[in-house]
Amino acid sequence: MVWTLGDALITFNPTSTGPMRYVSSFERKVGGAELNFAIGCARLGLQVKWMSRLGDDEFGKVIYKFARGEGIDTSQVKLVEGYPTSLNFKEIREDGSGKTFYYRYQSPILTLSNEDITEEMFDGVDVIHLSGVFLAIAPQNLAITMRVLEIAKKRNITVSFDPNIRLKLWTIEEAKRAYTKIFPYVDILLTGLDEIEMILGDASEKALEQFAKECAINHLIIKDGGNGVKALIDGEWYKKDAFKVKPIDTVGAGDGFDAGYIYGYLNDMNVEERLTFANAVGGLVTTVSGDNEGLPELEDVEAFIGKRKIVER
Ligand code: KDG
Repeated sequence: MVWTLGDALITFNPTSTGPMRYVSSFERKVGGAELNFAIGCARLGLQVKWMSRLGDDEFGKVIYKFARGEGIDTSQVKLVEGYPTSLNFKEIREDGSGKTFYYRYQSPILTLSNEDITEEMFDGVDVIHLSGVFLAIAPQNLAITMRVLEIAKKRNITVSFDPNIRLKLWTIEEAKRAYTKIFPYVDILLTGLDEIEMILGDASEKALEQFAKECAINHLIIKDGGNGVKALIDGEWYKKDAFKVKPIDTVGAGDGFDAGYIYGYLNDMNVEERLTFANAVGGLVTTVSGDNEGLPELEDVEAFIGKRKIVER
């Protein structure tokens, strides 16, 4: 089973491209890096549990029902009073890239505390996936994350981490301070190239090898969007081109890649297959509007990479 923890938001996707100040209609959707990841895992057929706190309001109920509908285990999600569910308005450019505007100052996830994390929660968990978004939301989330990591270490559970740097939520110095504490616990680091450059100040192969060795990170996966992925796995370098797709909305592609990678990891795919599979999931996410609507099911990925034929009519 895969376990993840994080905030979720109601995402407002613009119905037209261009500066948000000129956009007058939006579609109400659901987002949140860790929730996107959980949806990605569930659609691929993995068992996944997501821990979170949502507002006890209409939007909180939308997210809760959405997650349940995807088959995610929501037994560790609570709806709390007095904290409105967070919002995220998106701006999208013609090439699918864009900006986000958060309204998440009193996020319900602020009500989560160290006491909510118990050892028994991790019975049957094979992989814990954490992300920098949770850390960026509040300083106390570092202590919660450390508690999860200590349990993971004690129980020998694989830890996967995506820095997901959000400079609208904290500074790079704050982020680096937290990551430095976390990296030594990480087995699988799934990072953007721009992110690891910001964190280490040097993303040369030599610097990355040194970093992976120092932190004992066996899977250092460096995502570079449409340029593909580079990976340092057990001391060996691998490279894989991205699939050529026509992006509509790139938000969530990294979370999709992460879900694809973890699927491959848990299903004993070899490195080549795993990177191809993860690239396919990430690429497919960008072809649909919304943070997670493009996350594929297993048969969609297999058809996309040519492993399966789908009869369409
Ligand atoms: O990775 C996608 C997320 O960025 C998006 O769904 C919203 O969690 C979010 C964030 O903080 O940007």
